[in-house]
Amino acid sequence: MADTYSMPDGFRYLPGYFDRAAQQALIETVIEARGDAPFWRPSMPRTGKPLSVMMTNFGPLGWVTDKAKGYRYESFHPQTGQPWAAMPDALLTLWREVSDYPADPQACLVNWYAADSKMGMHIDWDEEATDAAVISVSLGDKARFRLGGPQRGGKTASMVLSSGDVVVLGGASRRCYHGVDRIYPGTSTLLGEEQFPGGGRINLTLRRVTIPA
Ligand code: MD3
Ligand code: FE
Repeated sequence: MADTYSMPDGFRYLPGYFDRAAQQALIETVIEARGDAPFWRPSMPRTGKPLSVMMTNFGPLGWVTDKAKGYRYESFHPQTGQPWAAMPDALLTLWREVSDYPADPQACLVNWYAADSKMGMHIDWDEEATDAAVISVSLGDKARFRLGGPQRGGKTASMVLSSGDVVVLGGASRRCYHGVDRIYPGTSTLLGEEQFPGGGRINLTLRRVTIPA
């Protein structure tokens, strides 16, 4: 068929990579990280429009955005001025197992989606190490993830990601448009109401930012 979407080279889907106990342990590390690095709501460059997801980061660098300075990596939380929490060992191990990259990740962006959060189609451009894959871990409610090509407005395919799934965006897929159409609220019990009011979904994305020496 001439105009069906083909999965870009370097895309890998590893369903159920983390079992329930490992998912719970990852959520515990997110809860602990919130002391010095609480979730905050970032805003878009120039317009200052708030994103629909809340964010924090693990690791020496964290992805941030605000009206004045736009998209970038920073060493400190924008509100507390404290360093981000350390990269959890389980995520370092994941990276070493699946990234096929000679250096460790420097940032793990933590996105918290509420029942009505979405993420528009975009390409991640803020890393210098474009030869390193981005590795995504889904936790909590299911989400419909959409992957396109290198140009906006091209053909896309969607897939439902469930808690514990890992996606590896390497090779050509690293420079493809992608986004999250919707969350399926109430499809997981992983995020407890006490720590995550309204539940939702947490997505962890591991990134190498600078080119290793
Ligand atoms: C494809 N996050 O944080 S993860 C992001 O589910 C982001 O929170 C989505 O896009 C989420 O930037 C999607 C999967 C993902 C992450 C990075 C990619 C897919 C990607 C980079 C290039 C291509
Ligand atoms: Fe992205």
